[in-house]
Amino acid sequence: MTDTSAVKDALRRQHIETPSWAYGNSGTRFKVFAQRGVPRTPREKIDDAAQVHRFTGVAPSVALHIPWDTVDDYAALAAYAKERGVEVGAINTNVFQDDDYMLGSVTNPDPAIRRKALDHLLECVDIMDATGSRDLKLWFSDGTNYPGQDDIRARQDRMAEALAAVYERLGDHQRFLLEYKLFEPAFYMTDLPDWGASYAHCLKLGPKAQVVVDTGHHAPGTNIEFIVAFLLREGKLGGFDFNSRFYADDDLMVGAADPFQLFRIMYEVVRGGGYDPAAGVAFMLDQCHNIEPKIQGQIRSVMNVQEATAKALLVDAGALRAAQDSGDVLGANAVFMDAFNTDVRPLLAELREETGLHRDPIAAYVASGYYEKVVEERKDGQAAGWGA
Ligand code: LRH
Ligand code: MN
Ligand code: MN
Repeated sequence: MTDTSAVKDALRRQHIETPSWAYGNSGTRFKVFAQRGVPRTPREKIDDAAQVHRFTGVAPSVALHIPWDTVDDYAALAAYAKERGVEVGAINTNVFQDDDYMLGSVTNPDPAIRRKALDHLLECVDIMDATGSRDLKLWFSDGTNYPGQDDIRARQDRMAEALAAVYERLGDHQRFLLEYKLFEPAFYMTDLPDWGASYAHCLKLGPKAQVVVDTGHHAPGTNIEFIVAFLLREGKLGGFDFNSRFYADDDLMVGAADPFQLFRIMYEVVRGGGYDPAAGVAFMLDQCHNIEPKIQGQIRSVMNVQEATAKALLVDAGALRAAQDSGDVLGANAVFMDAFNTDVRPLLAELREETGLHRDPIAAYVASGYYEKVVEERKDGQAAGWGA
């Protein structure tokens, strides 16, 4: 039997970070469908993120992406977020949207371009100093499209050199989270294609270098929960970029494509001690809402993570261990599936009510009239978009 009050306590402490870019317009390379009421400034993105926290109670921080969220005064932006009831979370770097980066950023064969990319990464650490952020998220689109295009090994040397320079610059309470991705935009070879490559670079640098698992960045069929278990065991799991995918890096709502996979991942997090705040695992969303309403999409995503976490916490650890130890294959699987098949929605509704929230965050958000209000207020001016 699992103690439900302990499960509720654990769920009350949950912290899921939403990304500023989820609130802006986004699309595919074929079309960006502009939505009404979309934020025009970083402050307005923070306003929207604060709504997600207001109705779910478990999304108290928002990640920024630089230069999409460029402002003159980052300390003032962080103070503004606090006034709205949220904090600025991870600072995401962007060395993938400048013409200079056509052949790569930190692994570019041209030293001047490598320097420019590194300067951006270091500037993002300055921003962290101003916002009080703990995490710098590094993702590189670097790679090649054609065999022989550049020297794979030399590019690894350049990557190592840049990462070491960023590592050096980190303050005592700062760390970087190194993201990997199998492919796209590079189609032949990516400089950090998988967790092994990220892990090896992080291991060499030390404890302030951690791996981040973006759930949409693997080959189909990859056992992501194994990666999670492995990294946690090694003390190298820095966090997640949650989203879900049917085909490639779809960036759909987490838990939409494969709720069972999300449950299996959250089970390994719980099993490996990653749910304990001391483990330092950051639970972040990295999504785009191309055709659905954005704030509601974020609320739904937060709820999907909450549901998977509740189920993971409900796994009867004692019964599972007993079945595993006695070689009871089907018994162990049944214990696991019992938790996954539990309808945790009533438990979460009750938990919300106990914390003074509405049982149904989406209904409460819709009834609040926030959407109509911002559609009116944000009629004029340029809406922020993925890349703006
Ligand atoms: C790359 C990625 C990375 C970027 C974000 C916008 O695919 O996952 O985290 O910063 O998308
Ligand atoms: Mn990501
Ligand atoms: Mn991605």
